Amino acid sequence: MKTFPDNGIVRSVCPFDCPDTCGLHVTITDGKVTAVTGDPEHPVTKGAICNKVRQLPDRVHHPERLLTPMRRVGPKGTLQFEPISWDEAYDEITGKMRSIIDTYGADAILPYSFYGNMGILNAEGMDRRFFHRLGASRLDRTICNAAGSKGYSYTMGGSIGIDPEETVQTKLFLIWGCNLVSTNMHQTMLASEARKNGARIIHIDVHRNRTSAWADDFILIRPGSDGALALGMMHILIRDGYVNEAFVRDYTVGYEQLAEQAAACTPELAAELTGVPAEKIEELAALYGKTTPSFIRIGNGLQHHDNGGMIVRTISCLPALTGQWAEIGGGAMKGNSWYSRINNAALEREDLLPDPSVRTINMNQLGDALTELDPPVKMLFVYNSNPAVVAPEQEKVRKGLSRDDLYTVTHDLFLTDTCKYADLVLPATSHMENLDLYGSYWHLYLQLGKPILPPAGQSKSNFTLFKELALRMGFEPELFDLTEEDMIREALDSKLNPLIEGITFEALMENDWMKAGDGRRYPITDQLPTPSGKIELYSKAMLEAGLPPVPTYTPLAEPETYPFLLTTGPNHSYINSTFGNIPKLRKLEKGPVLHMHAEDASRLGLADGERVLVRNDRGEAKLTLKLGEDVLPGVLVTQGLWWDDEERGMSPVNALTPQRLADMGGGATFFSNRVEVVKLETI
Ligand SMILES: Nc1nc2c(c(=O)[nH]1)N[C@H]1C(S)=C(S)[C@@H](COP(=O)(O)OP(=O)(O)OC[C@H]3O[C@@H](n4cnc5c(=O)[nH]c(N)nc54)[C@H](O)[C@@H]3O)O[C@H]1N2
Ligand SMILES: Nc1nc2c(c(=O)[nH]1)N[C@H]1C(S)=C(S)[C@@H](COP(=O)(O)OP(=O)(O)OC[C@H]3O[C@@H](n4cnc5c(=O)[nH]c(N)nc54)[C@H](O)[C@@H]3O)O[C@H]1N2
Ligand code: SF4
Ligand SMILES: [Mo]
Repeated sequence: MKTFPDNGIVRSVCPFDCPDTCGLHVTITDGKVTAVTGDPEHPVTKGAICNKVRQLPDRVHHPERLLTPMRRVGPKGTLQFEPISWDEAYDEITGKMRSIIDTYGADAILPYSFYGNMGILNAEGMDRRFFHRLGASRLDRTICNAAGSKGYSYTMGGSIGIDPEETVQTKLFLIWGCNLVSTNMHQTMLASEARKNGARIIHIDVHRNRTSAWADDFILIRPGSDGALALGMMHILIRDGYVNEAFVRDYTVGYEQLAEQAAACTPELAAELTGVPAEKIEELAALYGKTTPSFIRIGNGLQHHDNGGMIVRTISCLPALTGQWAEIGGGAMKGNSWYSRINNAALEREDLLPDPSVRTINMNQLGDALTELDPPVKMLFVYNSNPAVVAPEQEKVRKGLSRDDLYTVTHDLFLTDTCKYADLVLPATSHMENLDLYGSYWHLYLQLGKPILPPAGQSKSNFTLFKELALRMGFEPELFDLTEEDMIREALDSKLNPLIEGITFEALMENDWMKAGDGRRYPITDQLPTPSGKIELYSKAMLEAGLPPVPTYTPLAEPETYPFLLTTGPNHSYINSTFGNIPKLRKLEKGPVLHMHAEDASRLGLADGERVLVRNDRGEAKLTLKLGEDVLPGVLVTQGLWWDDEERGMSPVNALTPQRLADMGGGATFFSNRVEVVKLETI
């Protein structure tokens, strides 16, 4: 039997959906986690961690952790459950699956998952293999970064940016649509180090937030208009001779077409579209033109818009114009998952699909999928995600989840708002109870997380759950009766990615982390996986996909029937909806607020601190006003994905957000909402 330390400090990895993927030190006292701190030896995160994860003892040993499977015994949504055994739970699930497959076909079953746990085995391992073998409907996992990653890939060929460790040498940082201080704190640490050597940090955002306060300069911009700012900058760079002609000639395609497009976007036009004064655009472009090395950190904020793919595509062309990719510490990054990518094909076994043309459902359209799809979804299996809170057009999602003829299984550590609608709730282990492999979408290290606690109660990892379900469905033992170690070995097969050559299970057991590419600098300019092998300022692939082949400004989609444009990003103290049930963190966040420009408020007769109703055709949310000049007039910002709170009235921001898809990758449009705001007492 596995024995766990009763006392001592052990290593772990942070499993949450955050770019930093920190090395952790976990203090265990009498078999309980009593402290979580940073691992000072970690090469990038160097002993620092965020305040959220310092509260992990409260999450892992939370009094409300789910400890047994439970079956619904009252109407959906009423939280009436009775504990059952795993045997009963498995019998019920396999019985339901078999009868649904017999009556409706396997595509009436839909898995719904995201990265509540980023461990590769638990997020995209045994689960994917199980649902492929079952022949279930496929889920297009587009809720986070799909549009931007696609847009960036059209230029660069994949999620390939510079190694963040290089950015200590950077002289100019553009933090663009990224709330770095809250969402990627170790990039902040590296930039602060660079600042000691004279670097300047500029934040470009629709909201003056923690990151703006930390940066040296702040540019407040209209939501969804950043493509025009980037084109305006290109206009100036070309006009004023800042283009690195040798770099452009050797490493890019399509410069002439891009230059033609940029010529049309004068600083005056860019100013009109973005709300950024033309002088400020001139100043920014000149600074960008003059400073080497410069680095653009492209956030997820930009790409949660209707035109998000094109915005990221446009910004990603900027570093090529001034030849930044050739400089250490120069270039851009949207995400870096390309470097440490594992052999997903071997792990997920898409080839097991009985019918490869089985339907695919975009996770951003879960509301429609559960209420309108024909033939209907009859079974929903949710894990690593909380769609009742995080998915757009929440009323539709919850209407779907409330259907009596839908059988819903949820697997989580807690009774989330989604579990309220479940027929069967299954208890999940925390990452401290699992062996798993972790990549990062920011730094370049693969890390092994070892189990340091026994499973809480009867909880099971996603890996164990789907393995046991597969065996009970009678699936091939050679494909499913595997250990975590077996699957990690499959994942580390470097056939498809030579950069992970030499990173083996044994080596990771010994070293805990290893860097993709063996620490050598990857020559971005020489080996790009674009169709031309070069940086594509003009993209034939985009033309073929029905998109403008050169960077182009496109406006947001919703007609201006409602007066305000609302963006609804994550907050500082939670990770999406995770941590929303940790009292200390909830208290720090106080409550969901709505940032509004003071001029708008005085026009509407609204006061600071007042509770207001925000609404549109999709739904409504109650929020507390915070007035000032932190947003432009006509713009609203709220942060955080909050759990239902009956006492204070629910404030589900996703009641307002659309299921409409972005311009690329089937991405989400959480930030492109038109709304109106009314006093609560006047309703
Ligand atoms: N503390 C914390 N950290 C997190 C998370 C969390 O919930 N909390 N979530 C994790 C996840 S899953 C993700 S995807 C990342 C997301 O982290 P980021 O990449 O930072 O993305 P967001 O916070 O969604 O948005 C970034 C910024 O974009 C701004 N923004 C919105 N629209 C526009 C626009 O049109 N133009 C410009 N210039 N700015 C705009 C927002 O005001 C926000 O400040 O963070 C991860 N880390
Ligand atoms: N309005 C608006 N909506 C948004 C966003 C936004 O900015 N604005 N951001 C979007 C983005 S970028 C993202 S990534 C999504 C995130 O959406 P989700 O992926 O749903 O993220 P969480 O809300 O953190 O929910 C993760 C759930 O997984 C559970 N979990 C953790 N570990 C395990 C495990 O090992 N096994 C199982 N079975 N469960 C586990 C957690 O307890 C938690 O309930 O939200 C999106 N929704
Ligand atoms: S949430 Fe992010 S910053 Fe916090 S410990 Fe985890 S990886 Fe590090
Ligand atoms: Mo995300």
